Amino acid sequence: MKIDVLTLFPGMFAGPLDESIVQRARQAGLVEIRIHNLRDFTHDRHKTVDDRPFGGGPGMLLKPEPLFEAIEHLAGEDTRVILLAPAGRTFCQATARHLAQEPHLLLVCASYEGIDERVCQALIDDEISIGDYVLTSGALPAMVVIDAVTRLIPGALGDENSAGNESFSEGLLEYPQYTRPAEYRGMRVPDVLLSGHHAEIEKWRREQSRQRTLRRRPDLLDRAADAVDLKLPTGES
Ligand code: 4GS
Repeated sequence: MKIDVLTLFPGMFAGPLDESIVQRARQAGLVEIRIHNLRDFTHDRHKTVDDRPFGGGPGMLLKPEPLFEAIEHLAGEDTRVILLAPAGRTFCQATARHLAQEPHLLLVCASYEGIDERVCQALIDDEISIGDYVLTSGALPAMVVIDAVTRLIPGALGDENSAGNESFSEGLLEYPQYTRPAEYRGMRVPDVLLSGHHAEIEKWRREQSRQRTLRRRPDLLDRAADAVDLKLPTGES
């Protein structure tokens, strides 16, 4: 998979993409990540990327010309062009799984108060937000998407199973986990986990997941229930 990123802050990307699983996936040739500076697609002496909004209002917008030039230069037939911005659909594991199937992503980072709407109309395939809070740029959201997508590329994780059995994979939160020692500062690991009864352990974990999700993220249970409904053949319950 190829991932191109268009940003005003290329320096922010050094670090997060150079460590751990993402770095290993890059070195293994599973993902090729390239960071581009939007200013390189300007032609004036001051490398102007922004301008004031028509109709007034606070802040500045990314002007259309550098974005059009950059996106048209970087995107091909098989490219999914994604804008990172708070008005997008909220990023989730299902979206990460879909994006991991794509041959080429172009992540466009919004800055300032946003971008000229004509860019969205003409060139953007999807708008993604990473959550309901305001950041200083789309650089961190782009890195979040790259991280979540890269680890889903086959071969990126050492243990092929570990992308399946974790939070959100079945629509539930993870059960509590423990490692040695069995007692630490007076706190004991639940007996069932030391029992060696695999069926009992599975049952305990499922119940813990359910209770935890019910208490902390009831919205996930609703979604999981919807997913189950969709899988039932018509006529059954
Ligand atoms: C997000 C977000 C974001 C909004 C960019 C204010 C600079 C900033 N982008 N998910 N202008 N949350 N973007 O906060 O994607």
